[in-house]
Amino acid sequence: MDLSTTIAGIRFPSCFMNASGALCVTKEELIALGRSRAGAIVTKSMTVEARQGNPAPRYYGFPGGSINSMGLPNLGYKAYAELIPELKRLGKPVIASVAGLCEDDFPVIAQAINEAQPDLIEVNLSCPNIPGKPQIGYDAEASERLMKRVRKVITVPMGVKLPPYFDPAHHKLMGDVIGRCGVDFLNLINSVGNGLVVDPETETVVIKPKGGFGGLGGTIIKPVALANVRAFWKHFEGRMPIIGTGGVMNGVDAFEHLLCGASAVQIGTALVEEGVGVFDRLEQELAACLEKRGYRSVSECRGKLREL
Ligand code: RRO
Repeated sequence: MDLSTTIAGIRFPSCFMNASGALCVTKEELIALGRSRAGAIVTKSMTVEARQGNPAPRYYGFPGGSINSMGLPNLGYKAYAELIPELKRLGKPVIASVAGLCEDDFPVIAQAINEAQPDLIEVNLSCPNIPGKPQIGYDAEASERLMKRVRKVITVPMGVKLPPYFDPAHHKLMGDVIGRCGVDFLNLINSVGNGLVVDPETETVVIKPKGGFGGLGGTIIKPVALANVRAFWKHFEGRMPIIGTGGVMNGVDAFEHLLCGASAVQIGTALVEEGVGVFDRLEQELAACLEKRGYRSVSECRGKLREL
């Protein structure tokens, strides 16, 4: 079974990789991803300065999913720029995730990280967890300004990680914006922002930052993720490579993302809960699923969702 895939001309040995944020902050974590069955190494979203992030507890897993408010803990872009050559030697593509605390940070980081030549750069327009900072992806004008600025300094394939949208009008608005900005691939979706999980036993919230509000991941967000993959796949008539992220806990979940139009899938909650061994399991499960259904590769089933 061929589980390899290609995004913006870059070949990935497997269509499974970590979602930015999941076990990818430190050098040790990134090297462990390189040595695992993951098809790529995706870095934590980086800021100008190193950050400790929000106070703990800041991640909570529950049967249907997870909630997090990490607050962008990362080593700062200079540390990742230095690490990238070493990570590239592990034999799979490196995706650098670029963030920022204000608009002007993004081009500074993008330019420096581009010089380190990761295989691709993902621009995170959708962190929901910085107190007082709204998600850029919910402001179409700010998103367009920012994408055009970073595009000017990025020479490798450039993608954007978007928040979920919940109305076709917003898919169209953002699709049109993205079409004007030279974007090479999309990553859909970031966590569903500002959910609230309650523990009725203790009568408390389950994470400390922002009064318990945080980004939702895992099984509960899968239909939202699939809808966004499908909506943007259709908007771009199948010509925009899409990484599907959200609710992939098993091989069948991954298959659903591929049917909707994803070329690869990223793993957040399941990776945090299970560790890098999750990639072995997901490969076996997706291979069995495709085999049973008569598909020989990821590319054969991509976008093949049937409507009634
Ligand atoms: O660090 C985080 O709190 C975080 C980020 Br930057 C993001 O993009 N998505 C998320 O769920 N958490």
